[in-house]
Amino acid sequence: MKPVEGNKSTREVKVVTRVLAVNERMAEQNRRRFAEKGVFVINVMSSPGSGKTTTLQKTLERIMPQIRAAVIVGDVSTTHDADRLAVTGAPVVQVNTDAFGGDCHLAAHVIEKAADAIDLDAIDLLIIENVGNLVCPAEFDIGEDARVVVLSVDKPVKYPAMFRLCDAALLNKIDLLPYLDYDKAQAIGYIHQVHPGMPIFEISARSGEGMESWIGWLGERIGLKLKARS
Ligand SMILES: Nc1nc2c(ncn2[C@@H]2O[C@H](COP(=O)(O)OP(=O)(O)OP(=O)(O)O)[C@@H](O)[C@H]2O)c(=O)[nH]1
Ligand SMILES: [Mg+2]
Repeated sequence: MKPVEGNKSTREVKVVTRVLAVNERMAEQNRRRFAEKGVFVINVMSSPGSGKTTTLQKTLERIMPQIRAAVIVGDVSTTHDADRLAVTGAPVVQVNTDAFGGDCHLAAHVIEKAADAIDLDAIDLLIIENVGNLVCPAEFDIGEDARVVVLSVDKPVKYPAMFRLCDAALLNKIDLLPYLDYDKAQAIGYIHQVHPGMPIFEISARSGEGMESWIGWLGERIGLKLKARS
């Protein structure tokens, strides 16, 4: 029995590798398309409820109309987040993954389709709010220029791939620190253990505290891409 089990598990690993290879090619295609259009793409990830939509709402309020932005938002179901983000005036496309099996992440081919609904000539920045999950989205390149993770507490060491693969971390809900038994220094220590030197922005999407540094970093990254293009 044992050798059979071994073969079976080898076959399963090959399937996963192939899926990821196909995704990788699609992501490169997206990346070329976004580069041709001069659009900076940011992939925002976190576990459910860490504050992605609230942070993006507050970010859009501050950067628009100077930066022309659009959003693709991924959820298993509902248009609740798209409705919240559309209030900012940005064009928003909601992807519901329950239409194709309830995926816990956005894959490159999904972004390709969603981007068809956006006028890429009319924007500088495409924000992608990924499905709330700290595991699967880290595995899938979608053709983005930067990845950001919004976090709380001990997540960095429990889900290291996400923190290793992201370019910056947003430590959100700092307005709650006085009421929580939360060791912020330890959280930051965990992040740097997994990803030495990772920029960490301490923010409250609710009160707006700390948003300037995060938006400064984002603006710099968008500027670098536009400069490289001109
Ligand atoms: N106190 C406080 N609450 C916040 C903050 N940011 C978000 N929240 C609240 O946290 C809850 C979840 O916020 P969302 O922005 O919907 O989180 P999300 O990551 O988009 O959630 P999913 O899309 O479901 O994964 C909401 O009730 C927000 O009002 C913050 O900075 N401080
Ligand atoms: Mg959300």
